[in-house]
Amino acid sequence: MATNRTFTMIKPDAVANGHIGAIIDQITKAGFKIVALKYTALSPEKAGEFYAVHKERGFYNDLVSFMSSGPIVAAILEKENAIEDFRKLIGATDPTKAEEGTIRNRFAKSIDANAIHGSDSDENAAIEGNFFFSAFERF
Ligand code: 3AN
Repeated sequence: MATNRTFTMIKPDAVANGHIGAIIDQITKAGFKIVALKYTALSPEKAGEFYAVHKERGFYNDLVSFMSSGPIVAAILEKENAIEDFRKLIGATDPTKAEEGTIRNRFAKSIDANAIHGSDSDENAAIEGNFFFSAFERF
C-alpha cells in the first residue's frame, strides 16, 4: 500500500469560486508531488458511491447533491507522512474551526461546501485514488 500517498478533491464550491490555481499552488508549495490529476465531475450515483461510508449520516443526501453540483479536481499526492500532513494543510472539516492559513480557512464557506477533501487513512487514500485513476494515469 502507498503509505506516503493521499487523495484529494477540490470541491465544486472552490472550483466555481475560481480557486483551483491557488489551491494547487498551496499544495505544491507545501511539498506535495502530483502523482495524478483530473478535472472531472461526479454524477449523483458516483458521488453516492464515493461517500457510501456516510450513508447513515443526516448530511448524506445534501453531501451527495453538493458534490455532484459541478466539476471537481481529483488528485493523488505524494509526500512523506502524506495523510497527516495533508489533513493539517486543509484544516478542520468546519472552516470556522480551521486554523489560519489552512486551505479551508482561506477558501471554504461552510461545513458542507468546505472547498477540499483529504483522505483520512492510507487504506482510504488507496480506495479513493483507485476510484478516479487507472494505472496509466499515475506518474
Ligand atoms: P473530512 O472531509 O474533513 O474528512 P468527513 O469525511 O467526516 O470530513 O465528512 C465528509 C464530508 O461530509 C465533509 N468534507 C463535509 O463536506 C461533509 N460533512 C461532514 N460533517 C458534516 C456535517 N456535520 N454537516 C454537513 N456536512 C458535513
